[in-house]
Order: sequence, then C-alpha cells, then structure tokens
Amino acid sequence: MKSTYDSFGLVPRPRYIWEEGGATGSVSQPSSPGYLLTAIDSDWRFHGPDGSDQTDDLAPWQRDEAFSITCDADHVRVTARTQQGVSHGIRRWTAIATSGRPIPLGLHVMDFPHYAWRGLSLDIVRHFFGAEDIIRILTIESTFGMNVLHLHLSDDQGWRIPVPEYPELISESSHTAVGGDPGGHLTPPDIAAVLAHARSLGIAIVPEVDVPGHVNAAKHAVRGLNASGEIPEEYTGIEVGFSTLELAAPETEAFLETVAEVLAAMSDEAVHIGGDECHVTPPEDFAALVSMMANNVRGQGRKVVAWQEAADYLLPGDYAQLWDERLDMAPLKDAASRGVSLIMSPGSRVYLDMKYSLDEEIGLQWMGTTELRQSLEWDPTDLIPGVSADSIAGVEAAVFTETIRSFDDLTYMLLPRLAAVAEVAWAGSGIGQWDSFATRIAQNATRWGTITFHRSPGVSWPRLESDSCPIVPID
Ligand code: TNX
Repeated sequence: MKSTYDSFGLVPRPRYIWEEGGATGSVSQPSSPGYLLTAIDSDWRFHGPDGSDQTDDLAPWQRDEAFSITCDADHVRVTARTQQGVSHGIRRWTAIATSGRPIPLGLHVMDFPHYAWRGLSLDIVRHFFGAEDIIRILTIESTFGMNVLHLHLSDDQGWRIPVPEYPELISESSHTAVGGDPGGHLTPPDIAAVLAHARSLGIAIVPEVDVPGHVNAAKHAVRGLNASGEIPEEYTGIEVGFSTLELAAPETEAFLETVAEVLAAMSDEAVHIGGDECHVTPPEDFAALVSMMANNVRGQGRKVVAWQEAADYLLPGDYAQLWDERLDMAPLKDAASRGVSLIMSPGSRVYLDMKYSLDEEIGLQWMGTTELRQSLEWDPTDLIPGVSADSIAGVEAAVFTETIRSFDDLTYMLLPRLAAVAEVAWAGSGIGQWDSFATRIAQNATRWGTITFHRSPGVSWPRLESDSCPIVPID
C-alpha cells in the first residue's frame, strides 16, 4: 500500500487501497449518513487494482469475509458476499471517514483477512474482569478486525463461571485472586451480555476451563476431585504446574462431563480444554484426562482447542495452540500432519503480559521483554519449520493477569501491541511493515479517547492532554 494512505491510520493494513484514475477532488461529507450504501451480493467477485479477478485464489471463508469500498462524489459503496464482509467494510470505511484526512474521489479498498482465527485470550482468573470490562475488550478487538475472544475461566487461583451441579465452585472458589485481591465470577446474565455483544461484533467466544492442571480452585471446592480426600488450601500465588486432576478421584469423570456441557452452552464453535503445564500429572493420567475432556467437547458438537502440550491427543478438526516456542515443536508438526489446525501464540511476540521493558512495573518476563515492534515483525509460517501454511488457522494474542489488577493496567498492556498482533493475523505477516505501522498506529491512537495505553518508542504518539500544559523548567 502506498505510504500516502498511512495517514488514514488503518490498522490492520488493507490488502489493496488505491485511487481509480480520472476522478479528481475529494469526498466532501464522508460521514454524512446518506453517503454510505451497502450491498450483499453472493456473486460479487474480488478484483485487484489491475482488474484481475482473484476470487478463485481465495479460500471459501475468505470470500465470505472479503469486501470492497468504492467512493464517488455521491456515494461510498461497501459490497461483499455476506453480512460479515459488509461489516468489515463498514468498519474500514468508518475509520477512513473519521481520519480527518481528505478522501480522494475514486478511492478503492479491496480487502480480506489472511487468517481465519484472529484472537485474543484473556485471563479473568488471576485477576477478575467482569462483563463490562470484557465487553469493552470485545469492542477494542473488533476495531482491529479480530474475531475470537478466548476466555480463561478457571485456574489455581479461582473459578469464574457457575456450574449448577457444583455450586461450591462459586461459593468456595470464586472469591479468590492473585495476591489476596478480590475475585468474582460471571453470573448467567453477565455471560448472556458478553455473548450478545460478541455476536453483534462477529466475535466468537471460546471459553476455557483448563484441565488437567491449573485446578487447585476446583479441587479446593469439590471434595470428590481429591483421590486422597484431602482438600487443598486456596491458592493466591503465581506459581504454575503444581495441581492436577486425578483419574482415580471419584468425581473427576462426572465433573469433566458437566463442565463440557456448561462450556458448550457459552461457546459458538469451539471450547478450549487447556492441557498446559501439567508438571505433576502422570503421563497416563494426562493422556486419559485430555482425551476424555476432548471427547466430551466433541460430543457437545464443539471443536476442541488445547495448548501445545496436549497436541498428541488431538484429532483432525481440532486446534492445537502454540504458546512456548522453546518447547519441542515435533508434536505440533505431527498434529498438523494429521489434520489438526494450529493457532500461533508465540510467547515472545504475542504474550501481552510480558513487560515492555525491564523498568516497567507491570508484567512478567519469562519470555523476556516485548516492545511493539517485536509484536509486529514476525510471520506465523516461520515458527515451525516444515509445517504447511495451510495448517495454520491463525494467530491469538494472550494476556495473563497475574500482575494486571485494573482495567487501566489491562489496556496499558494490550495497547498498542494488540494492534500489531491483529495486523499479523489479518495481513499474514508484519515483516517489513514497521515504518508504515508506526505512522498508522499514531493516527489510529487519536481515536482511543481516554483509554490508557503504552507509548512505545519509535512512534510519534498524539499529544497527551497533560502535554498541553507543560511544566516549564526553571533554570
Ligand atoms: C504461561 S500460557 C501459562 C499461564 C501463565 C502465563 C503467564 C500457558 C499455556 N500457560 O499459566 O499465566 O504463562 O504469562
């Protein structure tokens, strides 16, 4: 894309944006309501700037998400094969129309996403974030063209959703969070509100109850999950890997069946079963428990997603999620060759709970530090040598909340990095895009209002309100 269009602040960048020759002048009232026309046309075809018909090069799902925007003096037309495509087009047009830049007559945008899965994983356990916060996060995701919110709903430190058969999960284990901070849980109306908002934005909710590890809160609440009968204390630290479900405990099987039903009821397509960091689970138990939970989810008609450690037990049609690129990649490669799709969440790029730099207070650093540029300049196809690009379903950012205690903390960690990850997911790669992205993100940020974000170096961020009242140094 020509750099003159960077001033529109489009993030992610569109595949094609150009001006059709002939027309001169600019759109006079781009935001006027009568100017926008939309059309859903199931026979619509995707053309490049040179007029070439590229429709047959697109996957069927890409044709559904593709759209065009064309402007003339009287109208802007957004055309797509589906409502989803039209929604993408309207969002893009709104960004252009509100950029404050002159919009040339004859402007064309033709665009579609590279990856089908463009997600964010949000941990509402280590610190609790309720329905209102989740809804605000969904809105932020949608402005960047993302379409999945994966909710991490259980861990050692707490349990966040009601399971009618086990009311003790809420009464015994929802009030806790890291460091003794207040916990909380989503009520059925909260869940309904989140699902409705997600649906209105075209974002799929992928709920996760992490098993067989990360289960201290469940075992603290549900007596029958403990084979020895001994109930573990509540846990508010940030260690991982010390708890496990047990095949031998009387309630384990029934618990997994019930939880799968509850998760299926709050999911659109896929349920995440966890499977990470099971440092104290015997390998036979791990295989049996992961397979059991995966079967329960499939039995509910939902797709299975699991972290990479569980890849060996996944079947064609399931998803395996890479998160730690230091681990052996062979199981993911094997899984992909069996027809398992991959979701790429490399810790060094997309773990948005990593510190920006060592002098930051918020954040962890098990993968080092991650500045904006690092979240942008990577390509998901480079992560596992020998894996076919077709096996990669997409990209998911993650934000774990051990050190994130408020909504301001959360947006500070997400922004601007989430925008960079969204660009990789939408456009396929961020390599070579830094200069353009730095211009676009600065312009994009003028629309973020009062939201808290990190001013990554190398970007000319809009001035802060407080900047306009500088403290004049006295010599
Ligand atoms: C790794 S992501 C974890 C989480 C932690 C996170 C902190 C994953 C599969 N496991 O349990 O919260 O690191 O960044």
